[in-house]
Amino acid sequence: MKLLIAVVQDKDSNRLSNSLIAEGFRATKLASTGGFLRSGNTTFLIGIEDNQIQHILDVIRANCKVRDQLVTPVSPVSGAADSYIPFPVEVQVGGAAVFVLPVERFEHF
Ligand code: 2BA
Repeated sequence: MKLLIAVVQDKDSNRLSNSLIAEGFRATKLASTGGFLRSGNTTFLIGIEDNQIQHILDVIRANCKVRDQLVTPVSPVSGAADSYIPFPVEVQVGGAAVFVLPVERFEHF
């Protein structure tokens, strides 16, 4: 058995939830915050059998889009903040960041 941890954009999370249910997967959604953009995203915990990994990666890939997002870097903590001109930079966010972890034991009561 494996545990998938998938970080996806909020915009994709409902669609992904619906597809996971339709395909018979069980998942838990956690509200999370990206460490870099500091904006909301959604983390899915999904317990699956080893032979389902490719199937679920296909479902995630089909439902999660890559998007470009403009970010304005925060001003420097020290130094000449008055001469600091923040230029927005574009970063490419998601599809999804997926971690696949081995599960030693799973109990479900
Ligand atoms: P954030 O940390 O808010 O990152 C959003 C996007 O900003 C990233 O998209 C990436 O394109 C860019 N980015 C992140 N850190 C950067 C840095 N130090 N310098 C330049 N650009 C940077 P994704 O890579 O698609 O990540 C989307 C979200 O997935 C992340 O949100 C984070 O919540 C999660 N994530 C991605 N990689 C992770 C990892 N190795 N460990 C834990 N969470 C991760």
